[in-house]
Amino acid sequence: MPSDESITRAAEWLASARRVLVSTGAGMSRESGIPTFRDALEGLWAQYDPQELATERGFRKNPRRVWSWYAARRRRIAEAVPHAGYHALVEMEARLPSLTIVTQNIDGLHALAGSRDVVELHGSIRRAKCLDRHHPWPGPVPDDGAEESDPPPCPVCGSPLRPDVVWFGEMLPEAAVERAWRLAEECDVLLLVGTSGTVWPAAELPAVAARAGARVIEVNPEPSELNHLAAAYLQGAAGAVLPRLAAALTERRMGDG
Ligand code: BV8
Repeated sequence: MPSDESITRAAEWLASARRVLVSTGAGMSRESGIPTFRDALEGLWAQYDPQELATERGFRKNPRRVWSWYAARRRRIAEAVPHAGYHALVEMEARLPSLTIVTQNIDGLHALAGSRDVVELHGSIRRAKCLDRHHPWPGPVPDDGAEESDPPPCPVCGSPLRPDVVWFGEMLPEAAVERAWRLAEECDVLLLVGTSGTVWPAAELPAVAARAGARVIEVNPEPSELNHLAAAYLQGAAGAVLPRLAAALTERRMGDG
């Protein structure tokens, strides 16, 4: 676990930052019971590779299998409760002049916890659209609760429904990319939490921030592939480290009067 000195130093960097960008990956949701991509797929899905399933080709090849995989993930996410690390980020947002979260996660837990400025780089499992024309599905994603089910047809054009997420080989949403890269160029601190730094172009953000003069702080039980960019490495779980960081920031802000 990180020393009190390293937490205090990181809190000082945050307290003196005009703009803070938080970049989160699947590790942020691990303590809320959602497995990371690194974690081996479980049960029915153990035999498949997420990078196969999370593609348009995989969906077209077997819509029922991919739709059911997302339905199973959606059910798990529906039970997930944001852990203390999420609430710590909400507290930091309230105490700092500017804090935005850019997430690779599709589970919506940051917004559920109360974070108000969240950029979803890879879309959301809580939304669906049709495969051929991207007509948005109005309202909650239909789920008949079966272990396996076929994707429902789009009510407008009849093509099968797919999750409104960015699959491998697909472009990221333009507006999200524009905003995320601009925030990375403008931030004074980038707090990197729970990502292995293996999926692009999201993995480029910390380098964009560091090149522009920002300090990168990594929070992860293991050093990620981006750890070399970190000015400080707070080794530990998000649910344990972020609340300590928020508490140190609060003490400091109160100390400033
Ligand atoms: C694209 C949604 C243009 C779906 C996801 C260079 C540039 C551009 C593209 C590429 C490139 N090189 C390769 C590519 C192609 C590809 C890519 O990156 N491939 C990788 C595998 C090499 N990128 C793309 O296809 C992207 N599209 O660039 O379009 C284009 C088009 C065609 C050809 C070329 C370019 C689209 C990528 C988005 C894919 N969609 N998600 C879904 O979820 O089903 S990606 C998905 O996997 C996640 O969203 C996330 O991004 C990624 C998993 O990474 P992490 O979040 O980091 O999680 P991971 O499990 O890896 O690690 C967990 C971490 O948590 C670990 O470090 C662990 O130590 C830590 N941890 C564990 N417990 C805790 C913890 N941390 C804190 N607390 C804890 N308790």
